[in-house]
Amino acid sequence: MEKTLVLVKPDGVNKGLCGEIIGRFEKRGLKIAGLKMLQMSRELAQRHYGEHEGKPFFNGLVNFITSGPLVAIVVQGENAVPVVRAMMGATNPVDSAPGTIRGDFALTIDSNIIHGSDSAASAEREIGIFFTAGEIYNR
Ligand code: IDP
Repeated sequence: MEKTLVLVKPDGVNKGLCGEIIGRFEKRGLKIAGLKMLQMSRELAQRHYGEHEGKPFFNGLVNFITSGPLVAIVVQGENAVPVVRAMMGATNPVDSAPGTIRGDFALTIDSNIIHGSDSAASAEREIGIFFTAGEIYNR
């Protein structure tokens, strides 16, 4: 079964949306295979968002993602990567359809509530940043 990494970003945690987001995945039939709360260090954030290094929003993104605790979740299920991406909605909440997580709970691109891996290869890399093999429970 495919796995993907979800982060409820610090703004999502502050807004009290962890339960709502986890509930949506569970009701869809996806399984929680790993779960933890942590505050990312700048070094971890720079590794996680390495593909965006050098872009004008990179420093703001690192400041935001390290600003408070986040919840990291390994979500498992058939086609977990594209299903989670579809449930998240477009990166820019202006374009996120109502009914998606960003379409229901976010307004701006620099504060868009949730991260989900964009491919199976990204998922494997990103899960390895946040979880050891012993912290993942195949469901
Ligand atoms: P994704 O989160 O939908 O996968 P990415 O393109 O990987 O989108 O961007 C990662 C994160 O970087 C976004 O979720 C958003 O928080 C932030 N971001 C992306 N593009 C911009 C931008 O143009 N301005 C500000 N923040 C951005």
